[in-house]
Amino acid sequence: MDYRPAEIEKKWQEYWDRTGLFRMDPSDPRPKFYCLMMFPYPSAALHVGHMRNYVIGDVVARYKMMKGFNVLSPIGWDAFGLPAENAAIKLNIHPKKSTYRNIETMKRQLNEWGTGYDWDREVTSCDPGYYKWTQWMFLELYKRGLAYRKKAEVNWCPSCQTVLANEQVIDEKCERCSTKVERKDLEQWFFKITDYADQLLDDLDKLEDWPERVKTMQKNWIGKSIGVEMDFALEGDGAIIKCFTTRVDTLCGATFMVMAAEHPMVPMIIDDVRNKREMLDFIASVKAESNMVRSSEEAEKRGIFTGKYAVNPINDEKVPIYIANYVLMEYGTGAIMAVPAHDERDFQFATEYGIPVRVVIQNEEGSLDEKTMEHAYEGDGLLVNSGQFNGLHNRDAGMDRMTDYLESVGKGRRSVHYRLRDWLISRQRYWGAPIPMVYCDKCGIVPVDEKDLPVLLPDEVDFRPKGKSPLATNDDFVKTTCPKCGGRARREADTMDTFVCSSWYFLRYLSPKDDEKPFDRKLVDTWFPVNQYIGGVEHAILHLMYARFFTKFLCDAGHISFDEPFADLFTQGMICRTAHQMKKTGAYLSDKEVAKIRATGRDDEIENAVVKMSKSKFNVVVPDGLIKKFGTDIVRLYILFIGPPEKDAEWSDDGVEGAYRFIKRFWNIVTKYMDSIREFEGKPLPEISELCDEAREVHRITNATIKKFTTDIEGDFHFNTAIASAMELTNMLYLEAEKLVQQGNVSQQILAHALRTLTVLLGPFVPHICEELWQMMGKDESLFKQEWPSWDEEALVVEKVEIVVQINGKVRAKMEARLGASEDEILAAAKENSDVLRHIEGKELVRTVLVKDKLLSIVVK
Ligand code: ANZ
Ligand code: ZN
Repeated sequence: MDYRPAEIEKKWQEYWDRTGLFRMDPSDPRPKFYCLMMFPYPSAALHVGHMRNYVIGDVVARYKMMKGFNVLSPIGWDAFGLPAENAAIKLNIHPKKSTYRNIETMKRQLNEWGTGYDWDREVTSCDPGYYKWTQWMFLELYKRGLAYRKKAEVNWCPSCQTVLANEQVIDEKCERCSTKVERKDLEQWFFKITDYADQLLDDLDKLEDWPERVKTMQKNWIGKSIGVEMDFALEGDGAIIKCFTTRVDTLCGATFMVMAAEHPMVPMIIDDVRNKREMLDFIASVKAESNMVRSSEEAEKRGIFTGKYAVNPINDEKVPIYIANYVLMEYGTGAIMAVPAHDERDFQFATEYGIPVRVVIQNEEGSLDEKTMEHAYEGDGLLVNSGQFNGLHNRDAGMDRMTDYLESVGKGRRSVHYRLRDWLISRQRYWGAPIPMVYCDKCGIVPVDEKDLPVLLPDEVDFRPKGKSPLATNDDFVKTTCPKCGGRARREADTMDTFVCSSWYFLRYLSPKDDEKPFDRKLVDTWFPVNQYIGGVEHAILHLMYARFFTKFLCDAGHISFDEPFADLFTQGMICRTAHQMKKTGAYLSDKEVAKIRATGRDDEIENAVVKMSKSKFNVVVPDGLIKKFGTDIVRLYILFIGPPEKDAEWSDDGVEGAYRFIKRFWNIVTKYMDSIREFEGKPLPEISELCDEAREVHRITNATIKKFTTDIEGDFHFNTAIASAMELTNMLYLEAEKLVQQGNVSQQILAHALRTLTVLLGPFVPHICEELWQMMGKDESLFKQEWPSWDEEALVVEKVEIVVQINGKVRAKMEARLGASEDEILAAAKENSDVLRHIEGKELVRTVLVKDKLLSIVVK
């Protein structure tokens, strides 16, 4: 019987759809399992990188079904956003049209992959039925003071006359036209995520099943710093400049102060200086640098002396005030006390500008000396040069006593700062959910009434960039009446960041069509937290942070009763390709990448440079062609076998051929013994003691494979090693099958059991072929309604016996072997035994005889 994937796969996809295998029934009494995939952005077509993601999710969903859970596996579309809008501008297709067209393509792909979803629960974030509730979320946040408006900087391209998202700014230039990007202040909407900074940080500890590295990224993003805010007085004037430090213990070592170029007191401080022009130019040049460059360790530290001094609150010493690029206004207070002896950035700056260095923490050897230091000493020790605080340990006593002192004289206070900023959600873009706010000359800012939602996004809008939000150019949209006084008013013309849409979609899946409310409280309370969330690590910070924030806010607002959305998170690695492979398919490295590698002097590496798969690099593999050629199951198997799923992996078309060979072997052996499998169906297995040696060994490996599959899936999704064990079992069955059949019923039943088990275990991985074989075995219910097999511990036991090895009639060694081991197996082990080797090395092997489980006799000459 030939293996015909094209027929089989279509047939089973239709069957799963028709029978509703993935349709979740809320009244099903079995325990729930919510398996959530990050919903895709509907870009052109999915590539094998996406396929990895969705196939991993599918394996989990099918496995959990077989483990007896009521599985929810939904999917939807993160459909608003820039790429669709940019394509629209470039190709002149309406973003709605291209988005829905892409959704069709991707839906077809997902179906072809056999990845099962409850399509009745599909959500599309650009659908008014969905974004109505995104707008509702905005209003809820606004009601609670968590949405507010303030002026904020945007990236502005003077040539395109448009606001750019950060990711559209490359090296300070516009992505599209390479014009230098300017910054411009606009009134914009923010969500007050900073109110939740502590909760978002502290609750990370509850997320035991999240990858450590994701939690670390979130922790760093929140960036909580505990320190002291100190008052430095401007000399002469007395105006207070506040400085935030985490190292108050080094206060006596401050030899200068640095202010950010954007600090609001800077204009006052430099108002009367002689070289004001020079200073303004310097300030402008710093402002043009991006924060990322300014805060990097390596970047050159540039500064300028203001001619003014500040007074150190602990010892009344005068320190010069500088403006420098490495201090940012967005952090702390935007001004720092600089301690070159104990802070490396300050040290570099002081060295460059000839500013004195003063050690205030001595190391254990007492060897620190300003005159010989080449780097800042950032370690601990006893305080020196610190007046009344000398001799204290810097960390505990030093910090506490100095802070107490500053507080007692009213010149400092304990203070906490966060790196986390409020979330700017306004986008001066067309393809997003309109912000449901209205501006009235009489009443000011007024929220749209909940009953008037959704504020519909009009189709007829000229979305080409022209210096203001596209919606602002549409009078029908902008002109409205005030919800409060009924007078003339204007609508907000900005749209929401798409991350807002994706911050709550997982709640909507439980009642996707509900027109009365965003989600069904009873259902979400039972179905949350999500048991398994699966997606790309690129969302480790923003998306996951925003989704957690929304969940916490909804919980506080009394809409749900849980405050973390995702109990377990899995982030899969990327699929890459080498340049060599790309050449074969006509793809290539970008000039920039080639230059980077050349700079290392290793041209040969250009060939092998591993390049992440992405559309912009022309190196994506869209799986459609491979699926046509080999079938979905084979591509799925290859992708799952490519390596541990959390790691990056290298794509190889040859690997797909390997998967093909295995699947064929699997098909051939199961179909060959199909009659035996059917014959023994439902009959209890023989006792282990009844089994002859070969059957016992096959049975042992079968059970070991069940164990391997179960623990590999339950563990860290190590599907690749599970598949490897299935390959081993298959190889063994090829070797033993005929023997087992000839040995009679008991052994034949063990073979049948092994083949049937193999089919069940591979089910979640290659579901189509396994359903087909399952049906051929005489089943009329889906394989995925079948219970996942458990292994028999007793069958796993390897009984050991002692074997005596004789060489030319003399006993030369004793060794341990598995009960029932074959002559080949024991001879192989004997050849590794040094006592045996000594007597046979260099000689010709004439004959061997095995007395089973007792003695191996070897004759050599
Ligand atoms: C004096 C000092 C001495 C500092 C020392 C460090 C080491 P974290 O831990 O990341 O919160 N800082 C404060 N505000 C800054 C700003 N706006 N731009 C750049 N740097 C700023 O860092 C806190 C430390 O970063 C603060 O403590 C301050 O330098 C610097 F041996 O003050 B420290
Ligand atoms: Zn009004």
